Amino acid sequence: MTIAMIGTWRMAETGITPAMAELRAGGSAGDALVTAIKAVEDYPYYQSVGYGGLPNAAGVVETDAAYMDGDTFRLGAIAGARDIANPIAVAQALSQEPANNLLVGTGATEYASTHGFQLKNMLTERAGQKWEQKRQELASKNLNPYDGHDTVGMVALDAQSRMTVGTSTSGLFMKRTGRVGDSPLPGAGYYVDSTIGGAAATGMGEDLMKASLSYETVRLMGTGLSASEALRQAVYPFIDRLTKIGQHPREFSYVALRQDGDWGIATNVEFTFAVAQDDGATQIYIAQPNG
Ligand code: SD4
Repeated sequence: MTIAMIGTWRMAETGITPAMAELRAGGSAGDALVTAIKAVEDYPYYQSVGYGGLPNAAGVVETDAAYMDGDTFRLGAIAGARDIANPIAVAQALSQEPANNLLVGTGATEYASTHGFQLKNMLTERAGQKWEQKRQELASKNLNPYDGHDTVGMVALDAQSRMTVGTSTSGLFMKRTGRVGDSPLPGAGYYVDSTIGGAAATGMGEDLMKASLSYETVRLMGTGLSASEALRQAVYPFIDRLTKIGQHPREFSYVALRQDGDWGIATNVEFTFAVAQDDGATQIYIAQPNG
């Protein structure tokens, strides 16, 4: 039996290492995924996820997150949510609800507070200072405001061949209040089917949500393709298509993990990611753009 996790960006390592210990001790893919993403959300120096995430144009941290169970297809997500200490934990709880699985804004915060989840102001002093600096720069120069964003997206496989996927992000730095990216959107930001595998995205949500490439990757893995080949066939033709029609694709990066432990990535920018399998240490890889 293989156990494995893959996650986007170097920050994923912070969560994957303790979560793999849980999986080795017989823990479930669901619990391990939440352990892993919570660790990233809690770390104040990751600027694009959870506590310490960079704020929106109004100076407020708004988070998007999702959780999906590949055995049941139950999924939960929050979007544009304020003051939720661990967005992934709330997304997991929402996946257990019979309805109301994706909550936005005040609805997400209200659910978190009435279901015993910790609320906190997610803006750190450091992130507030970056916001102030950026605000001044934007006022004096004609800059693209949206230059800071990353999502932690992870796929987990446990010893019972159960699989889960999750995402968590504070989205684009200086985004408009209420702006939502791909990370809470099933099919685009993430997808998992325990009989096949899972995939998750990071990059520019406005582009990533133009196609359901996480779903498409899982579907292609289900035809017998390796994770790398499925990603190659799902992701790069779409980027080419956007280029051909003059849509100037921005950042697209994906991770995928199959139910047999085979994994892969696709990216059109330099992309760092973390992978751990069985008894091995968490490995960090840097991939060059290929799209
Ligand atoms: C978003 N996809 O909100 C996220 C941000 C991200 O690398 O992943 N950036 O658009």
